[in-house]
Amino acid sequence: MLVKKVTLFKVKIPLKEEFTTSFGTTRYKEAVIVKIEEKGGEVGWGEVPAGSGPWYSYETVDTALIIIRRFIIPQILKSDIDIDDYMNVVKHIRGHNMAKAGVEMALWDLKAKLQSLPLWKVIGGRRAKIVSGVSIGIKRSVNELLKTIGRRLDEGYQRIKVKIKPGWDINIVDAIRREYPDILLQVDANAAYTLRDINILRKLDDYNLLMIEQPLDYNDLVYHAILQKFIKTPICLDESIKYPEDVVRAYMLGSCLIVNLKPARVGGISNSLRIHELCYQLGLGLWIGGMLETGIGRGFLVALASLPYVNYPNDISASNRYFKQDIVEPEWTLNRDGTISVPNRSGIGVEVIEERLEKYTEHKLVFG
Ligand code: OSB
Ligand code: MG
Repeated sequence: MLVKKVTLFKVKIPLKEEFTTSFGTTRYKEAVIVKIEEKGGEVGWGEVPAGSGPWYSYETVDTALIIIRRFIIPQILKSDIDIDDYMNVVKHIRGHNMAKAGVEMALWDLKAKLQSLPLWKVIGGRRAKIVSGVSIGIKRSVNELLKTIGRRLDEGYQRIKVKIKPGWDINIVDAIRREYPDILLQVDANAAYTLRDINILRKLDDYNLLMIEQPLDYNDLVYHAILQKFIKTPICLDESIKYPEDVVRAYMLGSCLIVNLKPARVGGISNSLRIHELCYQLGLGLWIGGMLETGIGRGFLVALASLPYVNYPNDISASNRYFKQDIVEPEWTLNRDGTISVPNRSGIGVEVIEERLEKYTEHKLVFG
């Protein structure tokens, strides 16, 4: 693929509902949208779903813009590269996985389009529909949370994930289980606890949770391994898994039984495919997580969720769970059975509506 032109759009899109986690409240989806045009005129799209501040990880939309324009674009512009070449180029940049992933995803979209194939087929996906769950933020009251869960179940979501933090944990899980004893339920702490909270974390064992996601520090593997010895609920790691090698380390230490795979967090699709393979080989559970992506990033999540060894419901919800109007057509919709259909058009399978994209663009940079 000969890269002729790269355009970066820094976007800010209002969320339909604010989203609160243990690290803060998000009211706007911020992202860097990457557009790559190749010599023949074909276009590929990617997304860096970093936030406005370094809360989930150290990356932000602004750090991603700097890394991409100063250290990635000069290495790929006007050159003829495939995905493997790209991975070799960015190998020398330490960290900044989301920035690397945004550009890599655009190259994958391009690669699939040049073959006139849907991306999911190019990467080895097998299913026509992926199982959709929904991630629900911290609310102002338990009542508001229960009402939101009820609404999401009515819409058809097959699994509920709720955000927890100290003081918003046992009480809400207990209330949810009273109302919904049998739903598939899991919790996500976004690193809000320490081993000193072990008694609270042990109490969660009484509620038949599918898993507890990232209870301890965002870089930790060792303390999670200790915690897993004391609790029955499977630990799922999100923030702590940044590289394929981290999956091997986590397995060897016993830090988790399940992995939340987010392509942005691990540097893109190539690394995601390695993690998919590793989880299968090591017998770890696997599902695809999200970062409130626009319809562009969501296309990559859906493609990954169609892979054969994904074995838990995904945090991949419909466009209308996040936005009044998405920036792609068709928008991502939920089937009545709580699944999302895998598209048959080439690439990520949705068209970017550039007028909508421009409407939300705060800053645009063109190279080439
Ligand atoms: O921890 O999984 C997380 C959103 C932003 C940052 C971190 C997380 C999340 C979610 C939302 O839980 C998942 C989604 O619907 O995209
Ligand atoms: Mg998480």
